[in-house]
Amino acid sequence: LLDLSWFTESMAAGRPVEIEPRHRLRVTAPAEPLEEKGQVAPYICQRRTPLLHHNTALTDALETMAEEARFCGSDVRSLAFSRAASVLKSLPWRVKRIQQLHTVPCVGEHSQRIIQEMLEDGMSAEVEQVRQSERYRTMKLFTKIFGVGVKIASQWYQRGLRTLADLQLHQIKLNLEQQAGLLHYEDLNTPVELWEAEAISQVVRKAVEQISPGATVTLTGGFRRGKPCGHDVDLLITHPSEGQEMGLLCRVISILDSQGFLLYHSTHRNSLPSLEDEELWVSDHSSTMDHFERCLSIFHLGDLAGSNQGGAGAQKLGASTGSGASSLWKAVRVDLVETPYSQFPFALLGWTGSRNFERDLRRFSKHEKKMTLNSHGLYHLEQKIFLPAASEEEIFQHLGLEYILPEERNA
Ligand code: DCT
Ligand code: MG
Repeated sequence: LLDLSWFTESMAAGRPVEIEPRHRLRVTAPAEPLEEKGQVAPYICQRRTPLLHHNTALTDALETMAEEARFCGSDVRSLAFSRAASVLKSLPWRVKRIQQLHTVPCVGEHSQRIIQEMLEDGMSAEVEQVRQSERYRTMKLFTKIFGVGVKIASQWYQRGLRTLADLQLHQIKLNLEQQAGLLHYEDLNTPVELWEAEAISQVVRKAVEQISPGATVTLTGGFRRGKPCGHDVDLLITHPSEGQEMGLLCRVISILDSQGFLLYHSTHRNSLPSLEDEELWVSDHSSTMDHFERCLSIFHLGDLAGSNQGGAGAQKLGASTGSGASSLWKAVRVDLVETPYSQFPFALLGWTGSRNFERDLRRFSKHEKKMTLNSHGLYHLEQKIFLPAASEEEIFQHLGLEYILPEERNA
């Protein structure tokens, strides 16, 4: 190891520094091999997309545009911006000139214009205009209520509503989910930290083991991709003996409820007719929905001072004026899903995300492999056979794709 203190001291004092040739290091700029034609794969599931990347300012801008398009009901436009953001996240180098993107797929004209503005001026007037617009801000405010989608938020906006208080003022009728969402608005929009997700997983695990020893609880979603925080906690429950998982979720919910952990819950029964049902594999919606027994809940995460090892989180939560009203508890969105063991690898893959990664995985399966992939299985549409898998790796193998680690699926 070289002692470089003389160097930093000289630099700090503004003294010229003469470095002896034997101490000189060759510093090379990272190569930019992906600029070559055809080097960036067209499907997200063929690329590795880390959580931390080199183009955050650009992807934030493009994601704002994607969100705005979604708020306008223009899903195609939204997808185009979202795909452009995804591809920039996968580049192992920082974009400095727009010409570098000429051979990169998925960056359409409008996205290029935004990127160019950002590169030239450090900001995009169009993006700033969106961020400041009353419609965008109001839509963001309303869609952050659990149970409120773009359609409802849009209706409220059309009616002239602008604030959460306006909902009461206009005597807007809310369903139970939305009432709970509004009641716990602040907590539910405070990021869930990893230790909180793990604490909740542990509570659920304890309840599961009480009913069915051997059953497992797996934390999926963004946390499985290595995110340090997220908007909710996604948990998969299964049992290694096929069939043993049946009815488990229902009983877990009843235990958690009796222990006072659930501020709100709504269970959706298993709606899977049979894996042999062709409709599940050929219909256009087959891939986007799953039919597992599922519970959407709002969890009461209590005794935070005691359960938070670090202590910092408790302080932050203590200051929260949300549902906990400066107390030491917090409302957290939790999704619980029950899956048969044979479908578990597919459910795990489907629930790990990201949404963009999943969408392209399904698109790749259908268009490149003539297969339907969903959270229940993989089906060859021409050979009319199921392709079973005991792990995520096997699913990638069936699809002829290189295995992508969960941490590399942050598209
Ligand atoms: N999912 C999907 N398609 C959807 C919705 C969800 O493929 N339309 C999958 C991918 C992610 C997973 O379900 C969980 O969904 P979210 O919790 O919304 O996503 P997340 O990545 O976990 O985000 P966050 O970290 O904010 O919770
Ligand atoms: Mg999640």
